[in-house]
Amino acid sequence: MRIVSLAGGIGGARFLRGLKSAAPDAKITVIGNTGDDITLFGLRVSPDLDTVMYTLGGGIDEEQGWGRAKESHVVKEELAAYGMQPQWFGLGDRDFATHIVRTQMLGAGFPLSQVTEALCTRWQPGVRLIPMSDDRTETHVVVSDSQGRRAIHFQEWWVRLRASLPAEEIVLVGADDARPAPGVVEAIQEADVVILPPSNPVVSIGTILQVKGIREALTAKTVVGVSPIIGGAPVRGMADACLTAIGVETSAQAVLEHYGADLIDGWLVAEEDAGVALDGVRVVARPLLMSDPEATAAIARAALDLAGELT
Ligand code: FO1
Repeated sequence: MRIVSLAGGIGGARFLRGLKSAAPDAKITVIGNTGDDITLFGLRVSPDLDTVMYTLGGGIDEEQGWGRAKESHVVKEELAAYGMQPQWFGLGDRDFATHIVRTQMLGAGFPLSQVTEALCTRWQPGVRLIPMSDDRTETHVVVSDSQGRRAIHFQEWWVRLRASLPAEEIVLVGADDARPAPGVVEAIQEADVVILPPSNPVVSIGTILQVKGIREALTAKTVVGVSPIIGGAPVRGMADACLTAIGVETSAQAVLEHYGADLIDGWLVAEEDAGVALDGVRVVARPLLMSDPEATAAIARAALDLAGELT
């Protein structure tokens, strides 16, 4: 069976681990979000691609959900000793190697999709990981404070400010010119089923859907989504701050309506959200907490079962 999944960071990566164990013989293609990408100290960092690669490849810091296990921060400390900014983004020594390889290959003219393929040769994530686009995109957030109204990088809003300043606008810079990376549309067209993990619907799934041609390709397929909101609150991360920024209520119903029935055919919700309904969408309520690998695999299996009923 050929599965395509759109994924963002921590939640998406953890769900994919469950999907792999729920469908061990499936060929899984992951379309990764690159809106979180940022250049730091001259190095290109792709947080969501790395989180999927490390999580599925066995290198992730499990408790943090991002970055490498057994990490050290000597380079970060040395950079700080030189007064280099920013110091609010925790880049570890092992993680730096990934960004050096990526930056060197990008500098040599390789597209991000080939860089990602090369990095995955080491990590063997067990899925094909393709960035949503080889064209540069970045999510920026418009905020206002004593310095006035300005756009800052998503990572600064997310990591330094912890979303403490309301996001007046969330913009995917570069979206107008970004095209799907090679293989993205073909993978969707050839898929037997498409699964949307409980990633952030605005800055992870939402950004991928803004790349021209991806949403159109998906509407022709059977798509089953897993609600990222349980009982009116996100399980982790700050999906609520992002949803508020785009005027969407933080609920499984509102997120489903935001995605739309033209995109979503099946929607998994938590039992406390069993009342969710939308014409043209099959809604199934079940436990959605990815509390451990078995629970996550069960959610993934339920998504695949629902997709099976719909095709
Ligand atoms: N998240 C944090 O909350 N603090 C950090 O210092 C941080 C550093 C970091 C470094 C590399 C990387 O791949 C991810 C990192 N993240 C950090 C997570 C990242 O900001 C988010 O996971 C995604 O960008 C949002 O999904």
